[in-house]
Amino acid sequence: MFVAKLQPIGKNMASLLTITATFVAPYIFPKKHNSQQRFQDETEPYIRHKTIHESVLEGKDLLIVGDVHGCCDEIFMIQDEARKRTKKEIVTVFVGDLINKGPKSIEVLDYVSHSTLCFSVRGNHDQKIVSMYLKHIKGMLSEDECKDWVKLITPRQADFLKSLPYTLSIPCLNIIIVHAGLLPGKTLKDQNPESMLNMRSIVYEKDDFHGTVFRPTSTKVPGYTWGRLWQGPEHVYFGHDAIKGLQLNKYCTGLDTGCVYGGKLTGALLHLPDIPSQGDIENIHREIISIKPKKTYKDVGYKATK
Ligand SMILES: [Mn+2]
Repeated sequence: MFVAKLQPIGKNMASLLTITATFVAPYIFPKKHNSQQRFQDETEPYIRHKTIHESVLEGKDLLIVGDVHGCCDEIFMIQDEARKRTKKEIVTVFVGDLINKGPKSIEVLDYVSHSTLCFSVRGNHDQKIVSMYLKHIKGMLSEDECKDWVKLITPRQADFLKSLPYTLSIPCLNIIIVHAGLLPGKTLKDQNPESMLNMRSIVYEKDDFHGTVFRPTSTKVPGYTWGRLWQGPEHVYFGHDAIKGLQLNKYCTGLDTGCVYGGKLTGALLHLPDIPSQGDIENIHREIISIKPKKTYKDVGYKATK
């Protein structure tokens, strides 16, 4: 009897809690916007996905450059190469992995962080180094555990690294720049940071609850090269895959041709209409340009062949 009498109250309580959770809680505990939220890990970017506004590109051409890895002289060499092909000022966008492995990482940070005509996304090495720097300044690493050049990073340069977003979008050109890759079928907001920094391929797996699902993987072993599965509509420029070298697909272009390994530094030079949104962006003239590095800075036994 007692239980039977309480049951409706219990049900009402449950409904009340549901209503409270659904309609009231969001006002008390507002959810932060996914793409803008501050993360628990202090290496995370404050803004995950940034946009380059059309006004930045007006009257200029665009050079998107592959993985630099501390090869600072080669940045200037490829910009010079681009300047031979256009009289306009050039906006340079890097696909990440600006630093580490090569000889002049500090110089790269200094240049890119000060230039108002340079932009970059975050690569896995940029992420790794900012993490090392933060541990170093907190005294969490022994002398040997922190690379010597990382000890020279200034607080401003560290802030620059921390500010690097996972993606840069250029809506007026329908372009997205990311370091490693994007999972087809997901919005930018739903992309996994780990994948954006590290993926190379996609493997298909069967699972009892979802059927066939695809999973990004960073390994160099079989799987589908992610870029072959990317169907747009945006054109994605990326790096990170020096072994595959230059990847030219309808909706994406891979630009890592292993500069630091003695391959090449490659860029895509886009000759833009003066006001990009008013021009014919479907038929933008694009040149793939590359320069040989001054030397092989890191010999890993392979070079990009393309
Ligand atoms: Mn990389």
